Formats: sequence, structure tokens, C-alpha cells
Amino acid sequence: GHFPAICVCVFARVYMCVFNREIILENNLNTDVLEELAENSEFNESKGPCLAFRRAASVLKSLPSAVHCLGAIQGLPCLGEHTKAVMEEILIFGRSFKVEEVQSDERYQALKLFTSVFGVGPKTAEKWYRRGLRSLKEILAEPNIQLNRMQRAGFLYYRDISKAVSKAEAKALRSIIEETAHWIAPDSILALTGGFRRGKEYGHDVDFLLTMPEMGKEKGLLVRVIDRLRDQGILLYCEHQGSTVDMSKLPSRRFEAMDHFEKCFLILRLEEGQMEGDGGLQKDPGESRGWRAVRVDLVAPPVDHYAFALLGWTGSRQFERDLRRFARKERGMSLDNHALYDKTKKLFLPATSEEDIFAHLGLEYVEPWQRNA
Ligand code: 8DG
Ligand code: MN
Ligand code: MN
Repeated sequence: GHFPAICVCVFARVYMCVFNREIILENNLNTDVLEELAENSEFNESKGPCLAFRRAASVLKSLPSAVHCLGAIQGLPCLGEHTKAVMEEILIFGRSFKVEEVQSDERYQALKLFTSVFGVGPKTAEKWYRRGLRSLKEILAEPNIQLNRMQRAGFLYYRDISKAVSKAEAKALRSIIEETAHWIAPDSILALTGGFRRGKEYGHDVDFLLTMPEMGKEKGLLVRVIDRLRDQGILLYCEHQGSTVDMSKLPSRRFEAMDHFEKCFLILRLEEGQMEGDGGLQKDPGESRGWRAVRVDLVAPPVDHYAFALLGWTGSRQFERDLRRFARKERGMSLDNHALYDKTKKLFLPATSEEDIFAHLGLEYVEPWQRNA
């Protein structure tokens, strides 16, 4: 596929995914720092700078080699003044004073800590900070704070779920959920999505799509899977959201970041014995109680939306953002987790695979492992 020159600047990320077949992640130092600045902007509700830092981090990630001099970033798209200033500091002094200022900021530290709890968003974190709270202990000790069910689970399993999930653990969970789903419906289809589908070694959770080969047959399946997991004694927490997909509202419906598929946000109990290949591993005897808690997202789209759901839930968030922006600005199309709509032709473009969607967008197929923007 050919790419119009105009896209190259604005949509550096998609462009680089398509052409830079060998992405080497050597710029981690720089991109981690930029992600922190993005997070800080997010806490300050500065949407523009937040997106700017995220986009800059994404561009640096896509470079085929590490940045060793300022010249290497000259002419790169999406790098703003603030980003360039930070890069300059790092290249000259080996550290960035602007970043260190953010890192040592009391408010930033507190909000980062609070939002690391499952169920706590920036708004709640801000509220707690304003009340003078600074640590998780202080929050738990404060009698006037009402935690919701999700936050209570977040605190209860904080140690476990803030620990990275390994590929082996993701694989073990896949087997458990697949076996459960097949026990209920032998032809059900379970697919790994999220970071692990992109080939990541570690994740903060494990994401799956669950569907049936026949449209409509997926109804009720997810609830039965949840019930079965509960019966097996491995369901530690479940937040279930029913489907709110209303296709009759299309195409007037606005395209959104969140989708309307039936889904559940879970915390599951994973037994150590269920993991393959950890037999020879040394364990900290103090830590070992034989199991850990893991965050799992399970989404159940109807099969006719499956390709869009798979593309949307595979991520990364930045890749999805860039792809949607590309569709909108360069193709006059709206893309979300449910559908692709051509605004000029005023019609929906059907797809049964991710390949179909990239083809509709006039893009070469981008493999999941190339979507780590
Ligand atoms: P990790 O932090 O889990 O290792 O990375 P990830 O797997 O890429 O992140 P994620 O937070 O699990 O999200 C995976 C993808 O799912 C991401 O591209 C965003 C997408 N996603 C939706 N809807 C929703 C939603 O309602 N909540 C969340 N958390 N993610 C969603 O499309
Ligand atoms: Mn994930
Ligand atoms: Mn997730």
C-alpha cells in the first residue's frame, strides 16, 4: 500500500508502524520520562500537553535506534518545544531538571499512588489529596472515607494486582477461562487481546474477548462463565456491565472511546500449581501462600462486531488514538470498537477480520506486535 506524503507528518505513528518493520525499543529512558510528564499533565487536567507528551513518547518508541544527539530528533514529527527541551537536558546533563521537579512534587506523588489502586480515578485521588491525605494507610485509617466495592477490592488485593502479570500467568488464565467457556458452550471462542496479544512480556492485567460463531448466541454466556468461575472458587471480584449496544441508533450515534459491549472487570485467584514451567523457580518462602490475585478483563461482543472489538481491545491506547485520528482526518471515516463508518459515502464498512479494517483504511496490515505505540 502507498501512503500519501501528507500523512507522514501528522500520523507519524501509523506511518512508522507500517514502514518501520523492525521497531527496537531502545528509547525507554526517554519515553518513560515523557509518559511521566504526560501523567502529570493529566493530573493537572491539561489535556493538550498530556496528548503532546504521549504522542512524542510514541514517536521516540518507534525510532529504530536510541537517540544519542539532538540532531537525531531534528525533523521528527510530533515533538513539541517542551519535549525537545527535556531531551536536550537529558542529552547534555544526563538528567532532566523539569522531570525531577515533577517527580518530587508532593501532589504528583500522591495522585500517582492513589490512582494505582484499582477503582480509583484522578477525580477521587484529587479529592483525597485535597483532604490532606498522602498515603494509602492514611486513606484506610480515615473514617469519613466511603470506598465503593471496586475500591475496597482494589485495596484488599493491592499488593498482588500492583505486581506485574507474566506471560506464563496470562497463559495459565487463558487455559482456565477457555476450559470454563468450553464447558458451557463447546464452540465458544476465547481470544487473548491487550498487551499480551501485542507480545508484551508483562502486563497490568490480562484482556480477553469471548464470543460465539453464531450471532446472538453470545447472550447470557458471559454471566454463565462468571457463575462457573465463582463456583470454582476463583472469582475474587466481579464488576459486570450488561450490553448497551443499540445499533438502531446508528449511524447518528456518536463514536466514542468506550464501547457498549457486555463485559466484566474481574480479579481472579490464580494457583501457583496451575502455572506451567515454574517448577524450578526459587520462591521467597515468606511470600508464598500458593496463589496470587490477577486483574482480568473479559469482553463479549457479538460476532458481527468481533473484528472491531479485537482491533480496539488489542491497543495500545496510543495506537488506537492515532488510528482513529488517521481514519477521521485522512479518510473521512469514523472508527471505534463497534464499527467503521464512511462519512462521505454514508455507509458502514463491514469487516470480519482486522485485515479487512486496515484495507478499508487504505493501510497495510499492522501486526499486533507492531502496535506498541
Ligand atoms: P497493560 O497495562 O494491561 O499491560 O496494557 P494494555 O493491555 O495495553 O492496557 P489495557 O488497559 O488492559 O487496555 C487494553 C486495550 O483495551 C486498550 O487499547 C484500551 C482498550 N479498551 C477499550 N475499552 C476499554 C475500557 O472500557 N477499559 C479499559 N481499561 N480498556 C479499554 O477499548
Ligand atoms: Mn491489559
Ligand atoms: Mn485491560
